[in-house]
Parts: sequence; C-alpha cells; structure tokens
Amino acid sequence: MINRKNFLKTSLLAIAPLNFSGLTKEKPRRGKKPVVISTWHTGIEANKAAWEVLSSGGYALDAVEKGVMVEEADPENTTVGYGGRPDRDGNVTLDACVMNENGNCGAVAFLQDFMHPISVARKVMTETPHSLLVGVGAKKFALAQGFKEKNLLTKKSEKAWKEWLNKSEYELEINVENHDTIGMLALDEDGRVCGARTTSGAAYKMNGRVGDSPIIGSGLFIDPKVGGAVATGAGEEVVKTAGSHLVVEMMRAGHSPEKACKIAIERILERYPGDPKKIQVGYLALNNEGVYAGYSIQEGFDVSVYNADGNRAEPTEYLI
Ligand code: SD4
Repeated sequence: MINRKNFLKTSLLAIAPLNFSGLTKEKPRRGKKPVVISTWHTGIEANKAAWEVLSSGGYALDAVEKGVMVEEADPENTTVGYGGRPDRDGNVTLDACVMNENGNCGAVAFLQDFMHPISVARKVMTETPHSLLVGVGAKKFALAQGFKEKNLLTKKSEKAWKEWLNKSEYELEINVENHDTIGMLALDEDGRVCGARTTSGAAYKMNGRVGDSPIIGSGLFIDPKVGGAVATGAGEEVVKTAGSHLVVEMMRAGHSPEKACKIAIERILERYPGDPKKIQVGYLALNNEGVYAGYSIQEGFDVSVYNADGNRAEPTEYLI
C-alpha cells in the first residue's frame, strides 16, 4: 500500500510502459493471502470476525458475511442495520449485497425489520433465480427463509431523527454522518475473492430511496479473473458512474488497485456539477494476488486491513 509519505517518491520512480491498448501497464505487485479489507477504521471489529474464518482456511464468502454482521448488530454504528439512522419518515431501511468468486450475486434493497440483511442477500443468491429483491417482496422472502423480525430503530436513533425533523435539512456530512457504513472484500487461502456490502443508507433520505450498496457494479463488484471493489460515501455519485465495476475493469486493463480506484474517483468529479468539497466517495479494491488499496475524493477515508501482519487501519490516498 502506498502511503502519503512515499507516494510522490514512488510515482516519480515508476517507469510505466504502455501496452498495446494505450493503457498504462503497471508493474504487478504481490500481496498476502489470506486477507480481508473493509471500509473505514470502523471495520476493525468486523475484520476480526472475518479473520476467524480466513485464518482457519475458510471460505471468503463466509468471512465477509460474518464480518459485516458485526456492524449490522452494533447499535453504535449509525449507518448500518440496528441503530442505523432512519429515513425522514422514521423507517430504518436496509440495502445489502454479496458477490462471490464466480461473479454470482444476491441483494436486497429497501428491506425493513431484519438484523442481518446481508444473510438475506446471500439467500437471494443461493435460494432464488434472482439477483435482487426489494421492499415487501424481500421481507416476505426473508420471513419464508426463517429470519426473525426486529425493530431496528433504537431510542437513540429515534431521538436524533426527531431532532433532525426540527430543521429537516438533507445534507451529507463529509466523513461523519453517513460514513461508517461497511463494504468488505476477502481473499481466502484458496485464492477466492468475495465481497459484501451493507448499510442503512443515507440518513434522513426520502422514503423509498435506494443507494449504491445493493446495486451490483455500483456498491460492489467482483470479477473472477481480476478481484473486487467496494464503494462507500455518496451513493448517487457511485451509481452514476457504476463505480465498483469501473474500478474492477481498470484493474482488468492492467492498473494497480490504487490507480484503478483513483480513475473511478476522477470519473465522479469529471461530471459532478456541485462543489466537490461537499461530497465524499471512497473505493477499496483487492486483486486476486492480495494487493489492496483505497482512494477517495478527500482526506479522511481509510481502510481496515487484516492479514498475517495483523489488524490495523491504514490511510488511503485522496484527490483533493
Ligand atoms: C449510500 N453509499 O446509501 C451509501 C452510504 C455510505 O458511507 O456508504 N456511506 O449512499
């Protein structure tokens, strides 16, 4: 991972030959296997649960599911599952998806009243002919699969929502509110990269709003031959650029995980009409070799990493 200190040095030293398509072919690096990465330093606890699976030779999909479940159940995390900030009508609505090493996927959107939307998403992948179930249909499916209903609006969240109602101003606060949601990627001993993404979405969004998180190619994408990417931040901007798919395609074209994330961040700003200082989007990428990186619009985004070197949060590069 390139940190801020050695970034300039590394880029000056890099001699980048062009491949036949005119894209910069970067020198391949080797990472460590197994490894799990997740969005923000808040992913540290989730990484521990994922690492238990990975370190005993388990499956990357089990690892990411177990990992993000930690955040879904944490009432202190206000952007995921239980304790998540509601929409402006007071409903906690959930978006989640999984994608496995074969590119198979399952997702739920606008789901309400379940502690672990990620597990419902996995069931959509394994138990249905579909890739995405939403709202009432997703709820019916979850109940039929034996998931138990639970009110996710905590007293604390309800109080914060009622206070918000006094002004009712919808504004994303950079790196704070809306920004400890979780996307996770893991590479297991057998070389399988899988991913999971789960959130209660943007706080005080309109009722019915779905973000990037359950949209395959936006909040998460895996290419069996390449690796995967996840997104966090302003979901609408990620959707407009099919962000995670773009990151993975850039890795397929020969770019390092960091350069691929940077290209996807630049793509957002190329077309963003407002003040870029007012939005934050971060991408994480992990390739099949275990090389990982993150990149964001502005300072403050970081990646939680767990591999043989331990569990820690690392800063990522940013554009402005
Ligand atoms: C959304 N991208 O619903 C999510 C929120 C998020 O960090 O990831 N915030 O737009």
